[in-house]
Amino acid sequence: MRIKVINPNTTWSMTHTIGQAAQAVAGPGVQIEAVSPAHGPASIEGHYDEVMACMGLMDEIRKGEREGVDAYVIACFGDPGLDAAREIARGPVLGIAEAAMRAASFLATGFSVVTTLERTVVIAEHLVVKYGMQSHCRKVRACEIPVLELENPASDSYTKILDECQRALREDRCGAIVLGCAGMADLCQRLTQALGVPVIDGVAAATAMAEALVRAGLGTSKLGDYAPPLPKAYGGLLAGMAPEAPPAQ
Ligand code: 5HY
Repeated sequence: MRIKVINPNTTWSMTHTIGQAAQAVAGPGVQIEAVSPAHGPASIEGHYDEVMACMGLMDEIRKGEREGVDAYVIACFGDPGLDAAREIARGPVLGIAEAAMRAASFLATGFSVVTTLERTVVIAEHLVVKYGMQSHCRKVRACEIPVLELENPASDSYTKILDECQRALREDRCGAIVLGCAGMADLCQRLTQALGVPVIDGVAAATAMAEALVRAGLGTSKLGDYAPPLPKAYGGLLAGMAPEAPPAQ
């Protein structure tokens, strides 16, 4: 089984962290391929970054389809391009935010999300509504850490994240914490030990869930809005990204 874990930003040190988190939960016979697109933002910290990251993300999914990849993880907490990716993929495509929220809902009656910047809180809040998690998510909190600071060993990111998690457990009536950034994946175990509650890293949750779906013989529906995009011309820089006619059955 091949699972392609895509970090939609172009910071390969974060992609390596993400790949290690996915590999740690992958079962026997599962090949994890962790990649970043060749083009796009170094980090994703808002709506514009998300949109611009999606071109490279779609290209990675298109390449995966040609190579026979069985499932995909979109390793960015905004779940950018998730529905578009599901149109062009045969297998399951999981976003780390959706996977982490659903996993947390199995483990506690309420969870809080701890993410990086205040300006991205609304993105996570929109996903809470999209995924029907309003009765489970107590709050989305930010530590005011730029995403790439997580890659700086000299930063005090861990302490800031731990402090915000402790505030959440004191104030939000939550029983679990969802880490709101793929770049936090390598802090999950340490935070779990320090906090004494389930701390869910979406990379691990999404990888485990994707593997389970493939093992159950399940893939993305191709009826309705997840059917392949309609073939048409694309102009300019995107000419090579035009939807192709589906292979003859
Ligand atoms: C992420 N940004 O997981 C998101 C989440 C965030 O570059 N990887 C990013 O921190 O806003």
